[in-house]
Amino acid sequence: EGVGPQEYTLIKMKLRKPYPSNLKSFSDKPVYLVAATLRPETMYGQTNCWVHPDINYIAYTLSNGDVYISTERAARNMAYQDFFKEEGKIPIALKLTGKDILGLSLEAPLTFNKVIYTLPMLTIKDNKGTGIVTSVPSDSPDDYAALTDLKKKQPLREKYGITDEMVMPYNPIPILEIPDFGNLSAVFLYDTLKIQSQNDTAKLLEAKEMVYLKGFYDGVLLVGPHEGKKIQDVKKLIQKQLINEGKAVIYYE
Ligand code: A2H
Repeated sequence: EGVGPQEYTLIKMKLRKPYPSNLKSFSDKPVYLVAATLRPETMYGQTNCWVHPDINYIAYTLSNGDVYISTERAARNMAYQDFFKEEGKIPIALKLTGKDILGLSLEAPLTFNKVIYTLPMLTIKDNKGTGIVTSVPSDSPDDYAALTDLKKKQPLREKYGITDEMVMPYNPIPILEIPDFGNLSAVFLYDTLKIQSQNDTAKLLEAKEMVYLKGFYDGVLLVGPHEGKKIQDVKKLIQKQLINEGKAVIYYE
């Protein structure tokens, strides 16, 4: 870990109506699962949202009336970043576990998929970000490995009540080109390093390191208004655009 706080972009993934019965009490309010990312420029390629089935989450109300869902730890950090009416005080509305929010139908910014679902990822840490992760399997080896696990393993889908429609139609989308790795870098590295599952920690770490720096310095966007531009030149622009449109917020920890 570096010195000083890390800045994340929180991507607001909007719960679609009708809300499920355990979230019905919010039916007059916009509810968002919020995912911490370092890669806002990859949001064109979102295919699903990850939650950990056994982590605890909370739903809480922001000063603007929005409802967010994340870990309590993330909300505690937000309490000192002007998210709530009263500084330091989290307006908790509901306690949840990951299992309670699996299979939700969401709308996420920029992605080509109109609807995406919350799916289980067993390697999510409860002490980083919001405990909710947005999935970009074209460019994140962790995301591609976890999505491939769900596609390959019917019992895994069944265990968590995930239907085939929530998983099978979703494939990595080519959104950026990295020299030598092609336009689906995570898939290329998964195959090249012969990664077996989301628990293949050492190889996934290697893949992540390979893709991150090279993607930042040599990656070129293939889609959207900044098509053809280098990632390092558009990362901040895309982050700003998302924030201006109310689809993301900045969060530090
Ligand atoms: B990244 P860092 Cl395309 N547990 O977003 C596990 N992973 C988490 C997490 C948690 N609690 N919170 C955030 N993350 C993931 C996009 C992405 C990410 C791409 C490529 C690489 C990548 C789409 N998923 O991360 O330890 C989130 O996934 C590579 C590390 O602060 C977030 O950015 O560096 C990143 O890890 C933050 O991890």
